[in-house]
Amino acid sequence: MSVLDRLTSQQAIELEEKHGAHNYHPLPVVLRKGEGVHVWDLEGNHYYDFLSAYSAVNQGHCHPRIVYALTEQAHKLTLTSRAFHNDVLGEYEKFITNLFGYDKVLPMNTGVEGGETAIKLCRKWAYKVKGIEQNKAKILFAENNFWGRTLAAVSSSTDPSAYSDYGPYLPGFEIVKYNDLQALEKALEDPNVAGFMVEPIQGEAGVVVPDDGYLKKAYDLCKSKNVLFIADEVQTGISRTGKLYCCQHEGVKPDILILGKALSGGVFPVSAVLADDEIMLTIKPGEHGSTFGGNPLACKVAVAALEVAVEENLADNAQKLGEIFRRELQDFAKQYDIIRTVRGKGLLNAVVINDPEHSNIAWEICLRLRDNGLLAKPTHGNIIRFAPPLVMTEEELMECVNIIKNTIQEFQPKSLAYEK
Ligand code: IF1
Repeated sequence: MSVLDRLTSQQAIELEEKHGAHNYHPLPVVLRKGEGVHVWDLEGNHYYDFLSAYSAVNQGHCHPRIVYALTEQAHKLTLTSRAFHNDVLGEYEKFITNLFGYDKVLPMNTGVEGGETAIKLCRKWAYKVKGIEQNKAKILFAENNFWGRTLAAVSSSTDPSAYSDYGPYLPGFEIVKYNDLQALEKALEDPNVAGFMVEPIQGEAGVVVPDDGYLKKAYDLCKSKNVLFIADEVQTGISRTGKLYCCQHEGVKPDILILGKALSGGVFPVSAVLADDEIMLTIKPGEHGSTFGGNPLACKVAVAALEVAVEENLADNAQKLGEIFRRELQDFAKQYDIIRTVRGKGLLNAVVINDPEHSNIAWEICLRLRDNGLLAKPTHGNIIRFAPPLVMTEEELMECVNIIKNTIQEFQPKSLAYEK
């Protein structure tokens, strides 16, 4: 029996503390098994997963069809690099470009590599097609954006915890207020602006949903100035918000679409950047890539993950269950003012906790949710994100809604409770 079989949760946490970098502050729970919407810790305690690895496990933990795709391919060929062709990449590229309606895809691995690739494509297009002077191209980002941890990503960040002590920063990035069309219109007056990269819903910022129509109007403003509209759908894509990707809610087809996370169902790092030829072919052979980008394992896994999302109607389920979730929690919030607001789209939702004393109530609530069999985690102090796998049933959702209500109720200051 291996040492891992005898490990307790406390021992596992101590090993990480002693031997691992301290670049995270996880909720104190040690998971060893996942299946669908369920996860179990080392002591065999069961939890409903309401984070889905930040929307990477939309298809549910260890989806059998995706795991089979991984294991079957793993016995054949795992990696060739792009020095040679492989027999899976072309099929995958045809599948994903047809599904999303683009001429071409550039396969990468992590979401942030997708963002980096989109920025490089935008700059190439700026110089080769739009005709902006070399090294003068600017890309606009929304305030409170989050698209990863690389130096380019933190160079566009407005969050000091993301960028502090990582300078000097990449130039050519400008910030506009999110959900503010006037701010965008003003920034677009600069003829050197080549692109606007934006999340259709800001995930890390706390599931910030823009006004209806914002994405379409932002897209139209960009088109009026020959500026690329780049949608970061790493977290909102793959059925999470009730459509195959979130921009579809407003009929927007981004010039560059970035996918990641659930593109693999959480089984393998897979990301993809989709664009039409005018943009995609500005990058010539040898001008961009990665060792693992487009590897056979990733391609097989991504096809299976997308087939599951489409064939199991995960977007419709997310739409239906998300409406139930928000209705239930918004009704509950009317009785308990510990909840400031409930917001989201599909099964990407958040509950904003009233915490005027900044006493980290949200963290305490998440610890109690864990004790009550549900895993969620706060973002930015008082915002709890609730994003279960999209394979959840209505019955399971209602069980979880009751766990959430009963748990939050424990934290409602008695003096403030009031009738409807
Ligand atoms: C961590 C946050 C979420 C993303 C969007 C690109 C990326 C992400 C919209 C980069 C990644 C992850 C990063 C992960 C936790 C998680 C996260 F809390 F960090 F901010 F989801 F909100 N675009 N988000 O959300 O994708 O390179 O990570 O594959 O850093 O702990 P990646």
